[in-house]
Amino acid sequence: MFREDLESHFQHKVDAEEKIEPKDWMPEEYRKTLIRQISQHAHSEIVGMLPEGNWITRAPSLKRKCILLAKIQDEAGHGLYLYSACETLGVEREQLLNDLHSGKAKYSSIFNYPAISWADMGAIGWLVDGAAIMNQIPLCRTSYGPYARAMVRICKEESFHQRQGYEIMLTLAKGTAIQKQMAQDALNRWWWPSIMMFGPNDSDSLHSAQSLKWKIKRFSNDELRQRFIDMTVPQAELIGLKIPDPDLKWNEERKSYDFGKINWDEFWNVVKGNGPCNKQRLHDRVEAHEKGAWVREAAVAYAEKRSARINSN
Ligand code: FAQ
Repeated sequence: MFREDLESHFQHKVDAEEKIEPKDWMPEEYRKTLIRQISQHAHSEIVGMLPEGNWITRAPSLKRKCILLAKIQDEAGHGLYLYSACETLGVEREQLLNDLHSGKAKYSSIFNYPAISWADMGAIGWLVDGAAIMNQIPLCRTSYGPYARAMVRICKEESFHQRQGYEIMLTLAKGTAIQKQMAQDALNRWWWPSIMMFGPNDSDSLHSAQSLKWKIKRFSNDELRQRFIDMTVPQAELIGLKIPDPDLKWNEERKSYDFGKINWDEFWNVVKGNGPCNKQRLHDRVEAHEKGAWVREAAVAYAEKRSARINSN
């Protein structure tokens, strides 16, 4: 087949909502876009374990500790499904990790903010996982089969994460005045970074138009951001917390909330590596990887020993 025929057959499949599978022909740019997005997503899950990991030893009760531990382990699992999905596109996991550790690869801006109080565990679950689900549920219908299938399970777990975060906020908001203040303070600090998670405005989004055509993305950054705000404002009201945006106002005509200006300078500064915790997160990630070398070596040695035993039988 000629290249034009291959491309038109590919687009036809995408338009017909058929999944593209690893061995199918795909445009090189489609493959590269997927590797970029899926690996950034995987890195986000893994780096995203760090702000919460700091609170495992300081959780206020055994029950809270078990829940937090389970949530963080889920994030590790999400990273692994996503690295595996990415590997089906012909890239090695080692390469992806090298790019993360050298600072070449991006991960979500949100994980470069500090988690300074227990209420931040509530805010991360409620807002960060809430934003993540809003973005990720449509990805269950993304055009690349392995990514779409990985997202189904990830979304089920993220929805539990969002509820556990909201429940922490609810408990604090119903608690003493100081506890309620802790919850409000966490909301004040995490609100705008969560809104930024959806990426630049559509007018400044480099990849959206092509990714929407290929059905890698199903909705634009601004559409998902608006949905998230519309979903979250009533949740804040229900537990008596105030969204830190004086311009937030219900727009009856649009049946949506109008909201204030996003500080894009702050966003790009964080994305470029100059956020409050970028250097620490990268340092901790590299250190965790180096300290885990013996586990990887042991796993490889065991696999070799096992296959040698099977082959000798
Ligand atoms: N942070 O043209 P677009 C989670 C970059 S998982 C950093 O609009 P695109 C779970 C973008 O890469 C959270 N960089 O890009 C959890 C591009 O740069 P490049 C992660 C960002 O790809 C919860 C440039 O800006 N979720 O939270 C960000 O079409 C709690 C231009 O942007 C995913 O990755 C950002 N926020 O749309 C874990 C979901 N936004 O690559 C632990 C999958 C944009 O050209 C605890 N990804 N950039 O150098 C996506 O849906 C998309 O990739 C977007 C960005 C929507 C994030």
